[in-house]
Amino acid sequence: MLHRSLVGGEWVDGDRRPNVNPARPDEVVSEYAEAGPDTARAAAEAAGAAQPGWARTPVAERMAVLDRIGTTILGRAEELAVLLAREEGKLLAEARGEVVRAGQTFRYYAHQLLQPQGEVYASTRDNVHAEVRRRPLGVVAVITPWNYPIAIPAWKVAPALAYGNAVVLKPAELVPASAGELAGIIAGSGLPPGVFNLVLGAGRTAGEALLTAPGVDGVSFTGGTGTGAHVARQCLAHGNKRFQLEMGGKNPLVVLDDADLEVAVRCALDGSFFSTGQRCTASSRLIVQDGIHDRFVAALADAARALTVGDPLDPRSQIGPVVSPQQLAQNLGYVAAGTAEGATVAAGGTSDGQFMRPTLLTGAHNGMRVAREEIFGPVSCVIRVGDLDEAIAVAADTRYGLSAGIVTTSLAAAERFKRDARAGIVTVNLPTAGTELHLPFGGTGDSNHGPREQGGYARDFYSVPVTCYTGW
Ligand code: TXE
Repeated sequence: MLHRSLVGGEWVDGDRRPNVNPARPDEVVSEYAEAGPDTARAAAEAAGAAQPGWARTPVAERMAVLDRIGTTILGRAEELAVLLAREEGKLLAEARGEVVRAGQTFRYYAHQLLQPQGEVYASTRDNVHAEVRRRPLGVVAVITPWNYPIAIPAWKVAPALAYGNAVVLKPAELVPASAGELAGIIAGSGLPPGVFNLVLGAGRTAGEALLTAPGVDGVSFTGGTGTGAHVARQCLAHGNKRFQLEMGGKNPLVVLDDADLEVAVRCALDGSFFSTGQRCTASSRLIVQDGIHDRFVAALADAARALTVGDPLDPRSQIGPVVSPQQLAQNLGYVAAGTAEGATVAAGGTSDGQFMRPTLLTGAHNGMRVAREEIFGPVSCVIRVGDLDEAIAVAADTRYGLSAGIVTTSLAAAERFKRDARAGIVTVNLPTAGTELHLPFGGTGDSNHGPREQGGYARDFYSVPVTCYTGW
């Protein structure tokens, strides 16, 4: 299987690169033709040429295209899920959920086009009509990470197309096959050539060319916080492009003394380790009150040790491999840093090939690197606190602010947490993530910059308000 870039409706060749299975590093899942900066610039130009025609395409036709894309994804869900599991290492069940979500996202935005698209105001002047209309942003570069290879492209590309923009998608280097298949589906949907383009290239070459291309009006990015800061600087320096950044997290899960222990362990286990901890919403700081601390740690360590780590296609597996040798080295480096700073390994801490055991570090505090920096692996640390006030303060003591959770049976504590937690997503007695596609997604602090993604909120990034006054 070979995937190529798509520019102005043409598939573009390049140097062949292998795409390997993280569960079996000697198995080549597919090949891709690597694109360089010239292909990226050509894609931006093709998008610029196609965008005005797409923006003027009647809503019914735009809806039909988006609906066809979503329906095709759903019809091919099993095949796409197996491919995703093989290239990224996600469990097949999780991959299925992700693909279905991607299909539903396209269908959701097809129907969003029937929602009100502007506002009418009373003018303070006689015989004047005042309204706010929306026009498309223009050409949008979509730069995505490897951890949700089809869902994140979908939740950016679908609203971008719906609101009349043209798109250049630059997926992460580790997951060209999911993006390549998505591009094939979009290309076969009846969308005019050039409205959607794909660039399979490296961030520092092809991605960089999109940040500096004069024809790109906006960049929607998800990835590491350092890369996001670079994207922001380049966007400002090269034509004052609009940008939207979804970045890292160091998400707290607070467990109070009154929590149901079983619920607390389930939330911590899922939030810390599922998806191999490779998600920006992972619960990587478990902030636990004194009275329940020892029982919680013992139960969670037992549960972590009982998890089956294995091949994503084996239905017995509960955790898949780490995505790459570099990511594994980073994870193990953090375990070493944690113990050097005084934390104790209560479970895991080791790996077998690219399979890392779910790792629980106890005796941590917010001064440690493992409690401050995003690890992006199956590693979580426990911080002991005395009461709810301290828990809220420790939870907020981070540069990030994506998701925050609490496990408690106290309504008052839950309400306080919802009010005071500094995060864009708050969960009560539920594991982190679990975001729903019609609700906004995003954070505060170094987790996010710009308008929220998903749901009706996505329109704020992909369209520009135009205030119109009409005299009569
Ligand atoms: O992310 P990058 P990577 C974190 C996580 C992980 C680390 C590195 O800690 O270990 O980031 O992962 C593109 N101009 N997260 O390397 O580098 C790149 O090609 C334009 C957290 O995958 O941020 C890819 O498409 N584009 C995160 C995308 O940016 C550039 C999810 C993300 O890559 C570029 C993933 C450049 N100069 C990783 N450099 C989360 N929290 O969701 C890179 N890219």
